Amino acid sequence: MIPLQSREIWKKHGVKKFETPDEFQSKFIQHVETTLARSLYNCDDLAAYQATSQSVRDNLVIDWNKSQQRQTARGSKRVYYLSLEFLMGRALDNALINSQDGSEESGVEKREKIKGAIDELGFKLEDLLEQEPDAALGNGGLGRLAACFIDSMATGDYPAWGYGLRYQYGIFAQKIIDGYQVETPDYWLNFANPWEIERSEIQVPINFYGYVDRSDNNGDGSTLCASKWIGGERVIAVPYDMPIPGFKTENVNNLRMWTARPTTEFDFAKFNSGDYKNSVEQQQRAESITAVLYPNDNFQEGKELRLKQQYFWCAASLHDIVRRFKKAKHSWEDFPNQVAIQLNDTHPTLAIVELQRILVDLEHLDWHKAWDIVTKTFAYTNHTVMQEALEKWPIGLFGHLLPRHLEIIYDINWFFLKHVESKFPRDVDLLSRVSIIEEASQERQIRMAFLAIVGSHKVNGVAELHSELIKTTIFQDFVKIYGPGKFTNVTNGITPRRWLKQANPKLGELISKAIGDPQDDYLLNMSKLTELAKFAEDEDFQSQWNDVKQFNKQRLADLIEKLYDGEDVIQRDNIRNTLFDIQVKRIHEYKRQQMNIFGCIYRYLSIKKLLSQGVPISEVEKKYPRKVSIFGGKSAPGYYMAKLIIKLINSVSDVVNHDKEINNIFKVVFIPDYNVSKAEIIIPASDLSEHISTAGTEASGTSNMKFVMNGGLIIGTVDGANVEITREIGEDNIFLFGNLAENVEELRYQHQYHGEPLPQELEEVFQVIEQGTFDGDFKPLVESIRHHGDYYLVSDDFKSYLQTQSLVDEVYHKNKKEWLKKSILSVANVGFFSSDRCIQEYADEIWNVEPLTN
Ligand code: NBY
Repeated sequence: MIPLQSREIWKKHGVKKFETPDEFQSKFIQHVETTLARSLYNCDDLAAYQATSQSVRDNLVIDWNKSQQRQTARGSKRVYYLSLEFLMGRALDNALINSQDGSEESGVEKREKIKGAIDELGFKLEDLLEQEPDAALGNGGLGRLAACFIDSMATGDYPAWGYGLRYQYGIFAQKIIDGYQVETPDYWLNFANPWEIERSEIQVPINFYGYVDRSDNNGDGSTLCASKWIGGERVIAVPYDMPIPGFKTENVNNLRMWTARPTTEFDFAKFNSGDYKNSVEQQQRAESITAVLYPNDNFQEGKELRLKQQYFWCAASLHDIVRRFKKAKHSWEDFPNQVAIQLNDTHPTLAIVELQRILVDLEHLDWHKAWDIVTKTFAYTNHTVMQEALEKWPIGLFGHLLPRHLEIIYDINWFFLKHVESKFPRDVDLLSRVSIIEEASQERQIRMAFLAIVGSHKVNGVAELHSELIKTTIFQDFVKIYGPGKFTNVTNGITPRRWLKQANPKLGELISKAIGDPQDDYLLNMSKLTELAKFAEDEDFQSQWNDVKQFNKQRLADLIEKLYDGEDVIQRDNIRNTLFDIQVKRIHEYKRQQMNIFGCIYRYLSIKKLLSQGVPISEVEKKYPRKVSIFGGKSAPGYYMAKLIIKLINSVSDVVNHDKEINNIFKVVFIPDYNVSKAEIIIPASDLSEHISTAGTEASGTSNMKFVMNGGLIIGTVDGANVEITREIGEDNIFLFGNLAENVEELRYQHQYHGEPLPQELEEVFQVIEQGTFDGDFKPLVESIRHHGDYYLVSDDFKSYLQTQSLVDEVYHKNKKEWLKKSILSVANVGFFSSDRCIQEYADEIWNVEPLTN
């Protein structure tokens, strides 16, 4: 404790935020000359980016400290969002936009002022922003959702922390070599990261392996009593904090990311036996725990290191949460009134078991009292119904790594099954169906989703259709056991600060002018966007709206030219009447990029056919107006089919783009290394985007929302959040096609037993593929549809997909006014998909927490 008289000195020197451009410049130079030890003479863009970030971060840290003190002083309930992935992207521009505190008198935004100040210092803000590597600590939708959610939690003044892992390497960087995906390491930490604060004073020991010692249980052999777990391997968890600023609020929340370090206790037993090298190696192994993000989306690999990551992260986070709780000296019954923990998928399910262990083994609470606290604390979000993505761990592997946790899971299961048995006596089938331990397979496995349900008070899906599906399929029995009230829906959302204001500043400007909102309050209250509806048919407004789109298309064309080494892939002169058709997301069979590329092949063949019949190109163009099909996305490194789809797209691109005869009326582009910062360029440039998953497979999708928010129209199936997007923006403003989820089972059955013939259009496409028109061997791709049951129902939806694409062509090229009207109306009604709305729903319905205002 610092003595009272000294505190006066502290107060006298209290740190101040920079407010004016002048003060910013002074901070900037200070950081260049001291923090970076550089000078006027050797400050490049990278150093200027670092100095800018350090200066902005100083402001954030001051608010961060105040926010944390305020949250502690008020004793408010905190939310902890546990996610193994946070796909943050870049931080600087977001921090600048969010530093707008609403008190700007001049009407000139803070970001603009700093931009001017940077100009005066001899740099361009745009160039500095480009220096920042993406924080790509996630795979796709699930990780980006976590990033949008912490932005909205900070903005909504919720006392909330994110907990994750600080991977040394995020998702791999994708290179395309000869049309194939090649993975290279993501060196995002090569230069100092100004957005993180190392907290090396906090060191949490984490144990693995070992055995359970019950010798001091007074001969009571029950696993329910406090037991001592003697770990066999120990590592240290050290946190790095990332300040998360809210928009137009001084609230700054915390994202705490753990990193693994070796212990400083040296293994003297090994050392003394002369095994120095081995004992050093074992120490080095510690760091491997947080070395790399597993690059699978919607697929669980079942590797021991992954389970180690999960436990390391859950144990460190729980230790931190419990320590903070204990400091406030509440009684244990109060824990669920102080703490809400949200599980982003089943990846953090071990946190349930770890809290039960802490309460029973370390705090000596009675089992049932402890379990009551646990279940009131946790809630679980499900993101998939696909079997291959549902986590299961073989008990052998699990029990070896976490022997005490396995015992606790057995006991949780025992009490759960007893409860089921009492409710549904003698239903042995039910018991085996819902058991947390699956007995059917060769080796017994722990079903993590079932454990998460049993250990939580609420379970939610991420879009209406998906939340209904989990109740009638994978979790059906649990609805019977717990009643429908435990299951709920929170439809996903996205943060409009990044996905509108930051990614599309021109559209943001047009909107705020049109609806008379110079302070950008619509970014907090998206229902204000409905004001746009009255301009939907206003020709002057439509033309301004169109100009913004053209600007964004130009910006994307520049990026593509850069990525294609200066090749003018998208003809500059024709951008205005070229339809940009975009599908960017992880490559997965269920997302059906293969259907899109088959459609591209079909279009190409149709154009060629007309030309060969002697139809002049100007006539052909009337039927097949100018279009560029743009793809982007990563495949899991071990996912053979997805990699083949990438190769096919690149091979088709090669043929189509170099065919002089078609005179550039059609192009196919694959953008390598799709990530958050590329998405910010790509999404605002779309005329049309594709969300064409097999009905019932895409839990929600979130890029669909991003595209709509940027004035792009959608072609999509009746799946995930497309359903609610349609409801919000109106069915006239979306191009839906294809079979419905309710028919999928029947269609799959027919494929299996009757071998349906392929539609003629798909047959033609397969024939040219099989003739070797495109470089590569695509047999497995064709066979999976022709002979192996077409699990994703490409053949069933192909015709209606093509028909709907023709309709798109027609509206875009023959009725541009109609198109613009649809686009404006879509943005006017997209407000529901703000992640601020999601967070409010979670706070009210699941967490029972209130925003904390000044
Ligand atoms: O979560 C996605 C869903 O596919 C998408 O429909 C939804 O909008 C989004 C947000 O709710 N799921 C997803 O991205 N999942 C993963 O990335 C993922 C990663 C790893 C594992 C499983 C799923 N794993 O088991 O290792």
